Amino acid sequence: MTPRAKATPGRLVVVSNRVALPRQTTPGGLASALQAALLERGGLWFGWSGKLAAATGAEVHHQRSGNVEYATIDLSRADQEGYYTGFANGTLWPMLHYRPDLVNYQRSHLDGYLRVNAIFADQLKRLIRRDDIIWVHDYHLIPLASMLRERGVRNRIGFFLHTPLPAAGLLIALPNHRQLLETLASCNLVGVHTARDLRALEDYFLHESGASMRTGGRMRMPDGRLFRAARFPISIDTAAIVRAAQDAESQPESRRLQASLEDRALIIGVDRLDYAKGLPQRFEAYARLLERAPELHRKVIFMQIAPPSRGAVQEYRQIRRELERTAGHINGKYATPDWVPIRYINKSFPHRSLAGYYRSARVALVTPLRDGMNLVAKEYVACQRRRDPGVLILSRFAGAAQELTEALLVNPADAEEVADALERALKMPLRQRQSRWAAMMETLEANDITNWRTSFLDVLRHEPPRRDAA
Ligand code: GDG
Repeated sequence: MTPRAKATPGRLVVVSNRVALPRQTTPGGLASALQAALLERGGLWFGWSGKLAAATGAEVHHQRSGNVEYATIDLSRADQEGYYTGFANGTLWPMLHYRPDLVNYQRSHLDGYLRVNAIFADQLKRLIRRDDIIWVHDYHLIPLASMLRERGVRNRIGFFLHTPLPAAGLLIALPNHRQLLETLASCNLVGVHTARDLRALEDYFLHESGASMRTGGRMRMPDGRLFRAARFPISIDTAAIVRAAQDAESQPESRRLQASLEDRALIIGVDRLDYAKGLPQRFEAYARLLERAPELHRKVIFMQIAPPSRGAVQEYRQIRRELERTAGHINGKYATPDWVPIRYINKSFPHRSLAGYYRSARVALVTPLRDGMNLVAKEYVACQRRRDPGVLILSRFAGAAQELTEALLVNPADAEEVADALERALKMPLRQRQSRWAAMMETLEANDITNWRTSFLDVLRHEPPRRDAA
């Protein structure tokens, strides 16, 4: 290892596409983790307000709560279309989730993406102090660090990618991939969820970009930029979720759900409505189960919660229609006057209700085709009763599968395999459920969300600052 640089005492600056403003609707686990990090030493959270205006970034809106400042900018309609809907969600998201067939690439969208990143850099530069450390999040903001460097910012910059990173062989299909991905070398630290993502990143830089691996684990670009890449598997606020699930038992929502089940086993799925989450394949696997196990009819209920997301992207509207059709078809075929096999719900619920629903479910079906991590899998495990835990069926292609190895791991595209796992889960003896659950719970207690953010920031704080502005 090279000697660690002296840690910086400065503020934390978080940059993400969207900002969780104070007093906004219940923030998710990630938002609370970032809030906690900001509160620790004081800080700034910068991003898009979610609103539209005549011009992008014409004005910066400021809010303060205690020692944390929030600064947001609006986007023009054209920039929302190019940067957010077009390039981030229409090009990068499918590519990063191994779906080149769904990539919709337009040069004008890339231009919008680069323009918005440049405006972020312009506005952010004015707000940064010398000792601040900067933590940039996700695929919307890949070139931001290099744009800050171009503007003379020498602060420590970390970047965390919340999606998977596919192998170099696939990444090179992205138009202008080098122009985009090599900007990451302007960070001091690039974080990904899993060993597989890290291998892909290193492989790309070592074999496509001509970087070399230095002793101490940093990569050196041909132009001299040095950066570290490492794995930081994100997690949940395990203790808080355990408490929420215990409290939820007495809540009316949970009681109503339980009463409606009438002793039938509940299989639960909770996912943003997104093609990466493997929902049509999941419905198909459940249909396969009903087809081959008539003895389970009227004994199981599959409840899929799928709040709509990114409705402006055509593929998202398409998948919504497809799922409505499939759910209707399965219910039409198998329902009886007193039993409907699928409860398909297109809306979101408060976290506290979800905790109660997870706890009521004998099985969780978490079968994304690809997922950076998948926090639902972890939340489900944390919500179980120690004495009578449910079973997690988890896609091998979710980052979480690399940690939660005691789940029933499946290939989500293989309906037979998923149906087998469902049968096995529904019949699993208590002892086996308990031992699998205990092992997974140990993992979640050892690595929770606090651990994730502190380990990333600790490594970043000890990286040497840039001497030049490259
Ligand atoms: C991205 C990456 C990575 C879901 N429905 C409701 C609701 N949720 C909450 C869940 C969970 C979160 O949203 C979803 O997180 P996931 O990790 O499952 O998936 P993405 O949204 O795709 O997140 C993913 C993550 O970033 C973090 O790095 O793990 O791979 O794709 O916390 O509980 N929350 C509320 N109502 C709902 O109906 N309140």
